[in-house]
Amino acid sequence: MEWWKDAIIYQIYPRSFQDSNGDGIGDIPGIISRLDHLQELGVGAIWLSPVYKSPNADNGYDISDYREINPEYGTMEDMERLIREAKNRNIRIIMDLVINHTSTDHYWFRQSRDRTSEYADYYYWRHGNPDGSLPNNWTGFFGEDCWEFDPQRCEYYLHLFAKSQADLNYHNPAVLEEVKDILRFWLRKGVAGFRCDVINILWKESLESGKKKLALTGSEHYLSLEGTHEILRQLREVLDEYGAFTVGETVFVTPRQARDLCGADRKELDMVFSFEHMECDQYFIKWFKRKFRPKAFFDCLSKWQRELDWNAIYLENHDQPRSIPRFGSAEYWKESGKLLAMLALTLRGTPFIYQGQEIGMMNFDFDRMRQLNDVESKNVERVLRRFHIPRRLRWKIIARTSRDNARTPFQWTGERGAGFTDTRPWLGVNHNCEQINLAQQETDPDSIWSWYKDLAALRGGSEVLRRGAFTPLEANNQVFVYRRELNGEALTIVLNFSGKPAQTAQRGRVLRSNVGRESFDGQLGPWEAVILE
Ligand code: ISL
Ligand code: CA
Repeated sequence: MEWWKDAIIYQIYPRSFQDSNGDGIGDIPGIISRLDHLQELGVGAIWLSPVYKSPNADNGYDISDYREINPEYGTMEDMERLIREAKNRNIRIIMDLVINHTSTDHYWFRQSRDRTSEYADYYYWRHGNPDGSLPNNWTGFFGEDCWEFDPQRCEYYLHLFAKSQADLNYHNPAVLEEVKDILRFWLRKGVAGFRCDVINILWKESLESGKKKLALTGSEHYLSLEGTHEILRQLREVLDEYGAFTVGETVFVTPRQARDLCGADRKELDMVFSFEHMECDQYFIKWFKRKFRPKAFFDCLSKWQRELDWNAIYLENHDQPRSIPRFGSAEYWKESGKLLAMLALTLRGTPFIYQGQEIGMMNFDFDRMRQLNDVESKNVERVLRRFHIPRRLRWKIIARTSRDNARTPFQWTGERGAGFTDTRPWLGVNHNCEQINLAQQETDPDSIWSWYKDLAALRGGSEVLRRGAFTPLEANNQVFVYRRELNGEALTIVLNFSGKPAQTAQRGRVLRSNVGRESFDGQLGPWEAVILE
C-alpha cells in the first residue's frame, strides 16, 4: 500500500526522450529501449506526458482521442508492451490525464458544433454580447483572451489554454461519465494511475466576468472550487476499484486548498504539484523574471513541508526552465547540479525527476523565435508585440521563460543528434551535448548521473529519508539546513546555495558530500552540500 510514498517517479516527455525510427520524434519503442536507464536510476514509476492521439497544438495536451496512441509515438501494441516491459523491471506507468479540455479535433467537439447533437453541451458555448464584445472578460493561461468564435455554431467556445483546446463542460453529467470510462479503459490495461492536468480548474462555477487582473482575469470563478472536489471524489471511486494513484497538477493553490485536494481523509487526490516554490524568481507572473531569492525559496519549501503531510517534490518539468541555471549556477554546473539533486531527494515527499535532470541538462541555446515550437511562447510573443515591446526585449523575456527550455532532446551521447535521433530532431539538440551527455557521465563515478544513482539508492535504503519528519534548522539567503528524523535516528542536510563560502553551526559525521569531503567543521565551499549523521 501507498507504494508511491517510497518510490521515485521519473517524468518522460515522449517527444524528446528517444527516437527509434529515424523521424526525429521520440516514441514509445524508444522509451522501451531506455527502460534499463530508468531501472539503473532506481525509479519506481514513470509519468508519461501525453501519448494519446493529438494534432499537437500543445504537444499532446490537446487530445483528439483518449483511446488511441499518437501514431508518431507508436501503436497501442507498443503501449501495451511498454506497460509489460516496465512491469518486468518493477516500474509502474502513470498516464497524463488531460480532462479540463480536449482538442477541437476531438469527435465530441466536432459534434458539438451542431446544436442539435447529443454532444451540444459537452463544451462551454456562449453568444457574444450585443455590443460585439466577447461573452466575458476572462484571460487565459497562455496570455490571450479565451473565447473563439465557431462559424458553424455561430457561438463562442471557452478555451483557457490554446484556441484548439476547448474546455469541457462538467455541468453536463455525461462528460464525467465519459471520463470515468476513459479511466477504466486505461486502468484495465494495467496503468498504475494518473497525473491529472490542471485538475483544480475543472469546475467553472459561473461564466461571469471577473475582477480585472494582470493575469488570469476570471479565475475566481474556477480555481479550486467545491464543484471540482465533487468531481474528484467521484473519479476516486473508480480509481479505488483498481487501487490507482493520482497526483494532481494544481495551479495557484495555497497549502490549505492543497490539503483539501489531497488530504488522506478527503478521498480525492493522493498528492499535488504546487507552484509556489517556482515563483521565487519572478514578479507576479512568470514573464517578469527577477533574481532568484534563495531565502524565499527555502521558506516556501519549509512552509509546504510543514503544512502538508505529503508533497510531490519537483524542481523541473516540461513547463519550467531547467533548474541548474535557475536555482543553481552554470559556473558551478556540477556542484550545484548535485546540490539540487540532494535537495530533491532528501525532502519529505515523493521526488519527481524530469528527464535530463539526472545528467544536469541546461536550457536551450536557441537565439531566435523561429527555433521554438512551444505554443505558449508563440502566443506570448504575439501579445508582447501587440504591446509594442521591442524585438530584443521580447526575445529576452521568452528565452528565459519558454517551456522549450526543458523540451530539447535528451542528450544520450555527444554525437550529432545526441543519440536521440540520427536525423533532424523536431526541436533542436543543445550544442552542449558534447560536454553534457549520459555516455560520458556513465563512465565517470564523479558525474551528476552517478550522484543521482547514489542518492536514489541511499534514499531507497533509508527509512528516515523516505518517511522521516522534516524540521527546518537554518535558512538565510545562502544556506538551507534541515533535519529528517524517525524513531530517534536523524540526518541533517546542509546546502550552500551560493558561489561564496558559508558557515553553519551543524556538525556530524559526513554521510554524503558533493565535493568528496570526509569530515565537516561547519565551513562550506561554493555550492557545497552535505548529509550529516
Ligand atoms: O506553463 C505554465 C507555467 O510555466 C503554466 O501556465 C501551465 O500552462 C499550467 O501549469 C498548466 O500546465 C498543464 O496544462 C497545459 C499544458 O500546456 C501544460 O504542458 C501542462 O503541464 C494545458 O494542458
Ligand atoms: Ca520516432
